[in-house]
Amino acid sequence: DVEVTPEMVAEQQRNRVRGGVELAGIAKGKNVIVVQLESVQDLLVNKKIGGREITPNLNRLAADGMYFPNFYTQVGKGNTSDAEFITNTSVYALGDTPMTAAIAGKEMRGLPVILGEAGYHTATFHANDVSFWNREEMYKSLSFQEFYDKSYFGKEDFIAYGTSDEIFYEKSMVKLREFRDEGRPFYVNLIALSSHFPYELPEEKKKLVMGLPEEFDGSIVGKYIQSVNYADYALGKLVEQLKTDGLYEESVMVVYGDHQGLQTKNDHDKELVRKLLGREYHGLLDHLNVPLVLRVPGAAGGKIVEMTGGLVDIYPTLANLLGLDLGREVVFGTDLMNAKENLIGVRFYAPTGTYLDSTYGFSPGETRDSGELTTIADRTTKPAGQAALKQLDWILKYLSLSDEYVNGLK
Ligand code: GP9
Repeated sequence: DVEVTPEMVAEQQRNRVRGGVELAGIAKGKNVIVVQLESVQDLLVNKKIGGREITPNLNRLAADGMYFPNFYTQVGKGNTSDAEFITNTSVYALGDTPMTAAIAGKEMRGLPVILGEAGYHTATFHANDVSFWNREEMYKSLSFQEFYDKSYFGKEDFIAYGTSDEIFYEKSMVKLREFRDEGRPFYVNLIALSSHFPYELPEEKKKLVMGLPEEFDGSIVGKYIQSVNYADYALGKLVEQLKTDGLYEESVMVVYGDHQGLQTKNDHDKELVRKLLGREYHGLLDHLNVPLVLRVPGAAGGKIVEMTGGLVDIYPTLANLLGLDLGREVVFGTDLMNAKENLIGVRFYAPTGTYLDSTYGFSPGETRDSGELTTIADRTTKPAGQAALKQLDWILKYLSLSDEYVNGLK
């Protein structure tokens, strides 16, 4: 057995936040636009169906920026709101408690705080009522200067829980222009919503989305694809608008999927997924794999960063690009642009002890020694050996340190 001491973990953390070299500070002073896409999994990115791309706009943004194909969700019970929490703090979600509840009434440093201190206008946008998931408390704890919710966006063009992504982005743009005119940089979170389960698009939206081969018609898999295709359509309009307003070259864009969304209700659905992928769907590597795209003005486009990462890594990765010093901040993630190796934990939607490193996904078994390793590159599985169990000890220690930090907040 490997004994992992708190000192070893602290040292590893210091190494992680020391800051990279590649692209360090390249986006200093730029606006930061974070777009969180509801239920969007990576398996639809750069994928065609019936000869048409499912996410043409995200693909185009990736071609103009950096694409992280081995990126994973780490949300717990708080789903979408947990993704917002992890992205803004680089701290793990507790799992069985939504983080909006866990940090209510407490104060927490993270992106809104350090960008606020750097002179940014900070705000977060979501079309549902802010009371959903107790978000109002979380936004206060994270020190967002402003939030815009249903009372700003209204109910026009309603899909799922709020106004359509198209109207959401249009009305968000009104604020972004106002922020720009203040003459200081802004940091915004745009939490999109239209691609929420049960993936029912209103009739008038269906003309905007792709037609599907007949066999997908009416299935939950087909509806999911069309819903994501619509979310991508709206994202494309946002990007166009940012270009028209001159904000595209003045802003770092971060776009990612918050959590899993694909459902298979029967064998027919499973068969459709098999056809889409050309192989079996993997319950860990496909189910938790969400896309991450970063678009940074001045950085070469078309870069594919293979390093494995998770939501917890967004903040340190951004911090390096923005030239922010994290030396005195508590973060549990890694700068993915500069990491030589990474190790992330997943729990709640996978058994505690599940982890991914740059080569393997580990799923715990019944006993400590009976876990399985699946190679990320080719999906081959083998029993875990001593090296894999050492990684398990590391990640369990790391998660408990993260929990200790959250539970100790005031
Ligand atoms: C609603 C939305 C719900 O505001 O965030 O998303 P969920 O957490 O259910 O995915």
